[in-house]
Amino acid sequence: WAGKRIWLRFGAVNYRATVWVNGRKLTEWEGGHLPFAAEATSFLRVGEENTLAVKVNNLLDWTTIPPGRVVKPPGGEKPRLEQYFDFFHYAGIHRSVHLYATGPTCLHDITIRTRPMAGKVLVSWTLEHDGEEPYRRRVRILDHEEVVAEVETAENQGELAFGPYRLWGPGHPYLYRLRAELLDGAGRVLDSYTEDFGIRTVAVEGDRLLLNGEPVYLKGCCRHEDFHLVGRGLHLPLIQKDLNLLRWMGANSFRTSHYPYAEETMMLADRLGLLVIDECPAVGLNAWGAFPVFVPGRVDEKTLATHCRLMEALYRRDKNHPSVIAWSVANEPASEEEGAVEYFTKVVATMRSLDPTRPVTFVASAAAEQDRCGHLVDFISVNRYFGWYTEEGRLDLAAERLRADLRRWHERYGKPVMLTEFGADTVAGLHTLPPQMFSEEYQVEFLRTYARVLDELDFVVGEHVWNLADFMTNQSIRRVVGNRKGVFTRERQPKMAAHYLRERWTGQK
Ligand code: GCB
Repeated sequence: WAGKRIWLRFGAVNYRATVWVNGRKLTEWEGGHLPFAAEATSFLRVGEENTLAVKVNNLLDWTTIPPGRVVKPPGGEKPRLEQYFDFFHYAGIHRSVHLYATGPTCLHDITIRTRPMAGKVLVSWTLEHDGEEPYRRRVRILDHEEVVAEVETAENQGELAFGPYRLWGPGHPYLYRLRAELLDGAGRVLDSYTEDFGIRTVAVEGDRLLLNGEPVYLKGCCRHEDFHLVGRGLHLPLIQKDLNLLRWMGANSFRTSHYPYAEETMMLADRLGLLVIDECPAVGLNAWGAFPVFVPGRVDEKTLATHCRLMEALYRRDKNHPSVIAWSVANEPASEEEGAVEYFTKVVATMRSLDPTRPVTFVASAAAEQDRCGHLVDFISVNRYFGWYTEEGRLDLAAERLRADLRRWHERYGKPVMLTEFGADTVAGLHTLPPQMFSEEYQVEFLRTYARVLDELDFVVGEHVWNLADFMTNQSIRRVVGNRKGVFTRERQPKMAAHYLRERWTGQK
């Protein structure tokens, strides 16, 4: 470590973090699910014991993403945190903390974009570095160990071409690697980094979502980072297990509801060929309207700035993953409000200026005729619970409502529609005949009813069941120890619905 630059990197701290090293403040960060790093060289005493202290604060207010507020009840009761989302608000250091060393000149960032053409692919790359100006950069593309393209240049960006090449996609998750090196005048390597990438295109055309030019239908579940033993703490076997369960059911995709997942999840999705709608942590915007983030004529600039900053952090972290096929800029914002248009015009424009290569969406809960923001996005995403929160127990009515509702979205915007959530709370082991709410039979009938409607509508481009597994929430009369809409239990054992989905998605019994 001696003579090197030493850095500290936190994978995620929920929600605010202040970091001290040996009693001196090193850095602070706001945003619960994204990484941050700082150089600690001058704070550390190499070869001695050092003290690292982290203060974590999970209070939310109207300028945080997600928003929330501390309510002080009259009469001296303890203040409590009011949250506008349906998952447990775990506080703490949720992901790994790394201490690492670099030379004085080091790479900070690599951006890789691919443009597949007939017979060859163009790979454009950009490097960011820190410290002294290196003499040259060497960039190589590796297919396993074989170098398929290489350049040495004084520039921080360039383009490499090679061919033939293999496309990335579900069922063929072929990855290449880009190795970037900073060189000094004598050709010595000052720093190097190797990043995986895949070659694929994604586009929206008419009523279709296209992957590598072919229509793709998204099948899968939303998840939560949640497990009975570790809460939201990073648990690598759980990530492997969850993505395996998705694949076992024949799923090809998931959404990172309702916040960015651990980087390891994204890496595994690349390797397994799963498609990801990558969601930023903006859940419940304007939910209860007590302190609205947007009202006609006034948008809360501080919230908007936090929102855009976190989307940029998400983009920077996840931009090179071929698995990421779309950005979701929010879950269930009050998109029917007039102020939402100004707010989301800015949010979507920010996302597009960062990344012109991927479709952008937000996940709606409003009725099609009341929504004001669908024109801003590339495809429509909607969450629906007919037959659960409304039309309770009436799956015949639920089917009618769903059909009419999805058609209205399509008629109104003429864009592909994705059903991003639908599901029914189900207590594992509870059986009823005829199927009644909360029973395993009802969950299967609910999913089957939705599936029939979706299969009729050719503008629907995907279905994500809510949820892969049961997860913890705040206590409420609507929750039977957490949200039970999982098709697996919180311990990851299947309910009947998991077998039903496997049958639907793989055609296997
Ligand atoms: C939703 C939310 C999700 C909830 C789900 C439910 O629309 O997006 O966070 O957990 O409904 O089960 O109520």
